[in-house]
Amino acid sequence: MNKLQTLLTATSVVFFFACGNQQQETQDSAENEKTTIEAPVNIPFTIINSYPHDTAAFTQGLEIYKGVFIESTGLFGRSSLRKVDIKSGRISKNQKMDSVIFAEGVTVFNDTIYQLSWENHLIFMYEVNNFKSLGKLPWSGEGWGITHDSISLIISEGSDKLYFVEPGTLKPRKVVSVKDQFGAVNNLNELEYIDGFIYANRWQYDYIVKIDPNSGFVVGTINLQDFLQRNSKTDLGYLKKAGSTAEQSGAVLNGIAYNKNDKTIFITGKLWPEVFEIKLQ
Ligand SMILES: [Ca+2]
Repeated sequence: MNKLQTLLTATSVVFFFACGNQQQETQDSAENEKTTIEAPVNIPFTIINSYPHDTAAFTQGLEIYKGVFIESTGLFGRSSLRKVDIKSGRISKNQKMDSVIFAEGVTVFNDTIYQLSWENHLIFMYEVNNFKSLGKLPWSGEGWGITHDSISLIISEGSDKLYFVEPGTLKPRKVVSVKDQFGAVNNLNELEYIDGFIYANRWQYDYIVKIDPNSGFVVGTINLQDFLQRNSKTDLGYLKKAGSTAEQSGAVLNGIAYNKNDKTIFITGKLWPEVFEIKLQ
């Protein structure tokens, strides 16, 4: 081995170790990253009751205001804003939207209803008592789900992001990226703020995630796999009219509303025949 070969070999060894160390550091950093987010806990629950739900309602948003549901339904030509009696399912007010609007989530903040639209880039506002229009605000992204904490509206757009904005102006306050131990948790849809956490449906997933609004970490899941099939009192044959399975007709889990008085949660889905009242354990 001549001098040059020796030098090259020594350099290669240093280079090899350097790469090895770098690789090890990358692995360590990935391990640390992974271990900082613990797997979410499974949240057990009991079913308290079930109530009738309009099977023509493509539910996009659900919230309780003064003992009644405020519900937003989607699809072009079928979008609406409703007041619905919880126990009977009777629709006491049904305001239809313009047929070019595809309505999405809904929430009530300081007696003002905020109703999202999907790709219309508008958020509609109404007086909660009579649904009188209070105007609309531009929204640059898609609108999927909406809820609020004590100061901000919280909006999802189908990604892993939650946008905290000022009510009335939509001025941005912060954006939280939602993740679990495997990475970004996307498809965030209808939302509900409950006791300091955000509960979210994920589009086309049979569970609800419980999110820490500060870290964005998913800390718990409510598993609702095959929930409708297992618990419905109704013949579900109608779901097959629009497709061969409930999923093809779009009848996925969507809709979370918190009943503060009894600390129960109402859950439903698009075109579902029932709203279920559950209590987390
Ligand atoms: Ca909700």
